[in-house]
Amino acid sequence: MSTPRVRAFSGVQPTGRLHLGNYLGAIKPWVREQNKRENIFCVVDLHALTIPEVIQADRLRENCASVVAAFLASGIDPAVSSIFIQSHVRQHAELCWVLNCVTPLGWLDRMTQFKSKSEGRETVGTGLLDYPVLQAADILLYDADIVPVGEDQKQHIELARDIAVRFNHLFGDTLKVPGLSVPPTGARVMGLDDPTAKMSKSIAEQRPNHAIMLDQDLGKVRKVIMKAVTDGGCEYRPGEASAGVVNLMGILSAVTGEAVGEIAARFDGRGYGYLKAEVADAVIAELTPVQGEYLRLVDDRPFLDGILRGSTDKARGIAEQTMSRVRAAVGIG
Ligand code: AQP
Repeated sequence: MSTPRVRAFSGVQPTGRLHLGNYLGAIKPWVREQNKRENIFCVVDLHALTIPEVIQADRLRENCASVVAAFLASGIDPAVSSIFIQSHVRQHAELCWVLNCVTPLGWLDRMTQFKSKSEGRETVGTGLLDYPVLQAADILLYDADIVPVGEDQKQHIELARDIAVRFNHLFGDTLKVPGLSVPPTGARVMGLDDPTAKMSKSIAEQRPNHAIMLDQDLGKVRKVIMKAVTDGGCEYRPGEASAGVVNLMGILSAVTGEAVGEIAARFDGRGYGYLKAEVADAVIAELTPVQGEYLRLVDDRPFLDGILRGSTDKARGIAEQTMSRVRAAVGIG
């Protein structure tokens, strides 16, 4: 008898064009692993609504198409991986509400993403606080075995597990408790202009030297990497590496597969300019074919819609089975 395949669920917010952090932290590891398991990849537009300033209706729809095109261009194969838009499967919002009612408030205001994203805002939407509960609903709807996300999302996945355990404790064994999966190279990619902050789409909107965008002009890519913040010195000394240097070596390692220790040994005593030039060459070589495919696909809406249609039906089928169990367990519907 064949063993059932491990099911992986993961999502990306359509809050803007994708960057190198999304690619190296999430999409590249997904592509590498996709043939080993069943994959469900979701463009989480309901999550994107938690960032009101980057969202307008036309732009949100465009961003969704752009994420789907970026998935395909990066090598996500729709023959083995489902790709759909979160709001097209209504059960996400329904399960989120039920889970809200079992999630203690204290679990949410401890989340570091909530703290960093609410910082400095005059008003903070409830959706931002509730973001990890919707994320838990996304994961639990599909009985996911693993959730391959970047290292930055680990705390949210742990919360989703806690919510599932609590729900099962209250209502009987209903939800599958997912495992945690942080891919080995899915390290956090930091901002090139500020290596203490994670590379992020919303910061990239305001600061042109913060991130490398997947569809960025390749000449600009080189310029941004050559300007990356390192430290006051000009050459690498092992044991004294600043956050910026560690970040550049991490990027090089994630792109080429060479271990960070080996990269560090190669650059011992060499100027940062050499490191930056090598990072720029590697990133440009990686992005060149992805960009070509992305530009070919992004405006072909009928093709993208066709890809989404088949996956959405499949996702709805799985999600409805889980929601039926949940409704029966809590007594609604
Ligand atoms: N800097 C990063 N390094 C490594 N992985 C990252 N991811 C995001 N940023 C980095 C991973 O990419 C996947 C999709 O992320 P997302 O867009 O859904 O959410 P996010 O983490 O909120 O991404 P951004 O870029 O920071 O967007 P904004 O600024 O709009 O909130 C996830 O697997 C994530 O781990």
